[in-house]
Amino acid sequence: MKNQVKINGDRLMRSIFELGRFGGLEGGGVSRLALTEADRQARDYVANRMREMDMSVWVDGIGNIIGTYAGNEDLPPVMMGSHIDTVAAGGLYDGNYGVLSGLEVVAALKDQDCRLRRPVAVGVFTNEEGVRFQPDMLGSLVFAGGCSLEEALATTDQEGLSVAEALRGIGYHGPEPVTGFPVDRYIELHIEQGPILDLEKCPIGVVEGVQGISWTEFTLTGQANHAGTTPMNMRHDAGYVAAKIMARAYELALGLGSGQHATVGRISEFGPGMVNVIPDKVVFTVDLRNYREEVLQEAEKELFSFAEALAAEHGVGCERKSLARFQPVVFAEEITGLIRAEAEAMGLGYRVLPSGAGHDAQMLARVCPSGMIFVPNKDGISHNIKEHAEPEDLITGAELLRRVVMSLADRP
Ligand code: HGY
Ligand code: MN
Ligand code: MN
Repeated sequence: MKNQVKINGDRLMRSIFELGRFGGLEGGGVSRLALTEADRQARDYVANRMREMDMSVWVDGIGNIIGTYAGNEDLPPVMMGSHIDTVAAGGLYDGNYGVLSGLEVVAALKDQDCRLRRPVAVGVFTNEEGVRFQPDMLGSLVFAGGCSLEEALATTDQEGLSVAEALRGIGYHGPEPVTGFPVDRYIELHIEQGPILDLEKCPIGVVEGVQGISWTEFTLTGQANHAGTTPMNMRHDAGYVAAKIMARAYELALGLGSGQHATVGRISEFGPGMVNVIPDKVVFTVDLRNYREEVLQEAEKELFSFAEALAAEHGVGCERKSLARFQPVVFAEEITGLIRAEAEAMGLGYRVLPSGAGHDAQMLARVCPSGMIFVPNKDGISHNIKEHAEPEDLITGAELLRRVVMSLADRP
């Protein structure tokens, strides 16, 4: 009976800890980079749970997994979903929570042998984190037609292994086409990964959109030389120029004010790396984000021209490679309005907020009306093994997801 359908909180929490075993770290947290053995094990776990609930399982050419629970009519499904790859030292909840809550909604429907008008699907998108392969949200970007399958498959990691080879290596180079899967609506449930809901003790975030993302890899090439004999005005010091650019990115964010973010997250080369040799090659990344596209462009322009001028002044080569560039996205009012209405019907406090993190929902928004629900996580800490969320908040979020999805799937 429809009105008997309810989330089973114990089952949801159990599944979170079960999935967390794959790539689980000694001191807690998860390391499950995309297309690794741990990712394969997690994929198998999720696909098996889908089959146990007699969902059809679809695996496409970029490894996206879509489980579908049939409806009474053969219509495009209402889809929930997220990702199960994590950063190298991540938490139990980022991405995993959205996928497992989607499966819990299906399990709750099955408990009551309930079928809705439309099918209900759960999407598991490849390489959302973008740590091993760039850009992030790669699987959902291909699914939404934003990048060709060929280009995505040819992307390589730092060891030169391609997405195609890694996918084949874990057996998830699926046979299904990567575009054209019809989705009626998309709802992603996720921890906020920021401090606002936790600080305000607010149980629900209604996400209005996602900020723009700009990832750039800088390669600076100078001249190795003796640390003691080379006069300061005769150096081509790639290390000095790199350090100034890194500091400039941070200062730029402070200067541009609220909403501008800048992060130097990875220095993948600092050569030749000897105490008494002037550095001749430095490779590092800069992550710039802003909710306002024009300010994000201003930040890029400012940083890139600063880097070029300083490098030229020091006779250092400066190359840039864009690793990811996505404009800000605003979610459909139809979806955010429904989430608000269902939260009110549950008597839940909520606040509307944008997402600082990137999500698959920003790609699904290219193909259908999409939206997101946030729940608080402790101190907003994420991309960190200390990531934590309270079961009560997680279960409340899943119950809200269930209500929103059932309402969409049964609408005339
Ligand atoms: O980078 C992001 O915001 C996401 O975690 N991929
Ligand atoms: Mn995520
Ligand atoms: Mn993440």
